[in-house]
Amino acid sequence: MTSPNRHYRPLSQPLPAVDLLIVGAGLAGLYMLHKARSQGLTAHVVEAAAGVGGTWYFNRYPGARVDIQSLEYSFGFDEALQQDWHWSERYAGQPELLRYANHVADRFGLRDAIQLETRIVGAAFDEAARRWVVRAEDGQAWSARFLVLASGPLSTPNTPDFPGLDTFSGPVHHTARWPQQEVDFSGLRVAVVGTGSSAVQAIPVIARQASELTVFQRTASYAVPAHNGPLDPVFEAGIKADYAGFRERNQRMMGGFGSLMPPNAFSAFSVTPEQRDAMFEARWRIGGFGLLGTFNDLIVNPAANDLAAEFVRRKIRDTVHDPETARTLCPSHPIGCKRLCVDTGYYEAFNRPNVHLVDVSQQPIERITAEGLVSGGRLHRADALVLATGFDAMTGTLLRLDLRGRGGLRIQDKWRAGPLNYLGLMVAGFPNLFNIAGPGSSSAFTNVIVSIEHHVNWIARCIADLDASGQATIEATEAAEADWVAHVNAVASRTIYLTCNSWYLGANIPGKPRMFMPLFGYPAYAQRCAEVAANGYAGFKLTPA
Ligand code: N01
Repeated sequence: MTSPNRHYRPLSQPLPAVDLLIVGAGLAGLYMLHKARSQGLTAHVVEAAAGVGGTWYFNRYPGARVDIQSLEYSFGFDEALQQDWHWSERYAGQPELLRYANHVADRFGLRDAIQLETRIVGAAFDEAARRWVVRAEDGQAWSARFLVLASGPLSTPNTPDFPGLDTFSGPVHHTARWPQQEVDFSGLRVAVVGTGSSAVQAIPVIARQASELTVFQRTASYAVPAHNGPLDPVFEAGIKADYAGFRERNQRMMGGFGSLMPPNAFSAFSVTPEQRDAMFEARWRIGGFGLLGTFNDLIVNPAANDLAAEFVRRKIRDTVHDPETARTLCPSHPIGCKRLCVDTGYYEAFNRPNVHLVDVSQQPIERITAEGLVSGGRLHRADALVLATGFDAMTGTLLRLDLRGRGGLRIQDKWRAGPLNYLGLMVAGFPNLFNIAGPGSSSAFTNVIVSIEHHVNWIARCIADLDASGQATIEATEAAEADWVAHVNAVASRTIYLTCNSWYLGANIPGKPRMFMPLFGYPAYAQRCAEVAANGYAGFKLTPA
């Protein structure tokens, strides 16, 4: 252990100064660092973990893998990188994704500017100096002209406040803070709480190892098969023959990916029931998110949505042998309203004799004892506990920082009723502070690497434009911010996204203000950001140097 004040220096001494202080060495922080340096800026990355990779550093639970095809879920900013890198599977697993992040760090010589095992706890804008003073938990501090939060929209785990959790006698692992060393569940009775994307991936793997696996489900999930497997070399060569064209086509997709199976441009009601089922079936066989693009009204028309939902419910009933278990696994909310899961043998896992499903929708987990979990007055014994309970998404990480803008304005006060910002990128009252892939942007609905590249490129261009025109600061206006938040909500209100309790709405965290945070539709969003920049940063206030 290092002394907490090992790096403390009196404020009379000048702080290390950089153009950009970047919080987080995940894929966003890595690319932001590379981009800043390639523009001749100085940058320093501070990362709490002991390695780079962000999401793929922390989420190493059994079965963790990307659910967007690897040839899409990868950087497109460097042609040599995308040609050289070879993915072994259609959907890469966490170890390979972590190797990729490390490869990017090495390939672009980034490590010398990345400081690991250092947690940023706060930052304050010094109005006289027009710089951010950024502080780490151990007392270190930096002065930066720009502060870039690359800390990830899904980075602060949600651990429910179960009474007695600390009395449980066995190991407790959160999927988003999985131990570095392998966890062996052989011969153990394992309890998994949660049935979101993380659980859907982990459950089939844990089921094969544990003696008994009990799954505690509060809300059933829709999962479509991944049909993962080794990457077909012919397919890979085809993409690599025109990788730039492939990226370009994906830019025009609603989520910044999916051009391999583009959405159909007609309604679910424009075909016969037989044709409809055949079309759902064809996409189901290919696997992945493409199911939601079978028709163009699945996300905007509840009746059309229910046709897709019923198709998946039928699949669940066909797959799961025990009718009561199948019934419990069938979701009732609109499909896609909570993020769709992509699975490998999730529903099939419930046919194993050692896997049990406990519905806690009506009888919540009351408490945890040394021996297990109590729901409906009944003790479910367990030797190990897995919390697949998700994240305080989009705002959780920022709101745990002591972030102070102009006049000491605290982000906690500013965002008391929910996150306010403009273009998802900047907050009024917090000049020169950029947020990557956060609320108010389309990140949560996209291939997040596309969103990361888009944000980093926008920020880098913005800084270049400020420098070229002799501006010291850029800051969103409150009017632009209010319009933007209204826009994000107006877009959501034309969809099914407001009709269930999702992390998009903050509904998974008790007491969190209910506000729809992501923006649906990447191409229109990217176009709007480009127009704002081209129009002299309309909606922003610039201050001359
Ligand atoms: O978290 P989640 P996640 N009692 O919030 C349940 C991305 N991701 O880590 O739905 C009982 O989806 C909760 O129940 P409910 C992806 O964007 C991507 O799985 O709130 N249960 C839910 O079932 C994803 O959407 C990948 O009623 C409780 C579960 O815990 C996001 O990360 C893989 C509870 C949490 O599900 C989050 O996914 C993994 C309580 N008190 C994640 N509190 C891939 O790319 C919570 N739950 C593949």
